[in-house]
Amino acid sequence: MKVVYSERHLLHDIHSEIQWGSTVGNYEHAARGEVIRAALAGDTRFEMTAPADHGEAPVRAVHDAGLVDFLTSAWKEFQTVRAQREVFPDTFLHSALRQSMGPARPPVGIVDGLGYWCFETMTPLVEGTYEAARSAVDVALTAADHVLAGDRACYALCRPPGHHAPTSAYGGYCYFNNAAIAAQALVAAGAGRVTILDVDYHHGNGTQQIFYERDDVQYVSVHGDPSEAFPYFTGFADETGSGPGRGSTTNLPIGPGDDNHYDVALRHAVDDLAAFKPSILVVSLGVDTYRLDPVGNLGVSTEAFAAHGRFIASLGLPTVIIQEGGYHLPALGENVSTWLTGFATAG
Ligand code: Q9C
Ligand code: ZN
Repeated sequence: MKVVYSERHLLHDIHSEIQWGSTVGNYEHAARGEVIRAALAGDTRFEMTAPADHGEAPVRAVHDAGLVDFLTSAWKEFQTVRAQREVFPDTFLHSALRQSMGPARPPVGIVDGLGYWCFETMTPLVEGTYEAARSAVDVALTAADHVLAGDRACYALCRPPGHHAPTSAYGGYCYFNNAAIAAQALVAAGAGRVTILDVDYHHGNGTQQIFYERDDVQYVSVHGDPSEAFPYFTGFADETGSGPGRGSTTNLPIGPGDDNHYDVALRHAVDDLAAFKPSILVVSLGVDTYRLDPVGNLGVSTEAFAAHGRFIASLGLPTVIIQEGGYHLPALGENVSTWLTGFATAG
């Protein structure tokens, strides 16, 4: 299986996040990408390849032009306010702030822009964020190209991740929605109906929002119950799509439990996926469902990741596999390589 990787992820060299008022080490740090790369590069079953530049158009096909423009220059502009390595908003455009007053005026500067485009306090901007985030998009699009060209599957080692970024905001360690941009590119290339199966511990609120009213892209997610897990306000079972997209979103929130507990939800996800009859599959692969992950509370074992990969491969669909979360560094590389090897060695 080809692995698409770019060392440009290292430019997104983040150190901190603000959790409930405490500044702590950011879980989504650059070592994640290197640990995964090292686990795959040492294995002859995987072939490391570089991404091709796809330009801005596929990003703008999914995201608001204002968000793209903002992220292009935000860090540099903020340096004129105050020289600072990592930049976070100090005020958010909370939905209640302008209740009964109509929508907010679009931002005019950098500090209002931060609160307008960002939705939480764990996703800093650093000098290389934009370049790394664009590179992650190229990694995802290149993996989609390989599958369009006939590869059964391809793995995109995306960093930063993407599934929390909706059309018009960034957050949840995500800037551009790599999986959604790849799925949209597949549709545009005439690949037919696309399903995005999101197995990250967190609900992919961004991906869900982008395709919520669409009937040509299905979104199916198994994730920690949003009553207690980020992003808290999306991912409940009664969110099933709207308008033409009614019925093409499936949410399966789950609480703590063992491999068997997880497998019940995954089987349900795959049943809904199969009923949609997609021609191609995009997997948002987060391994923060791992039993020792510091961010999640689920109980998935390393051995189970192999079974998950085999199970998804058994669907027989061309598959673009996109890296999302996973934060337990000692097992991160093995968990990803185990999932991919399970997929690659399935019948
Ligand atoms: N105090 C991904 O896995 N932090 N993003 C929640 C709550 C994690 C996770 C901590 C939120 C983002 C791609
Ligand atoms: Zn996650």
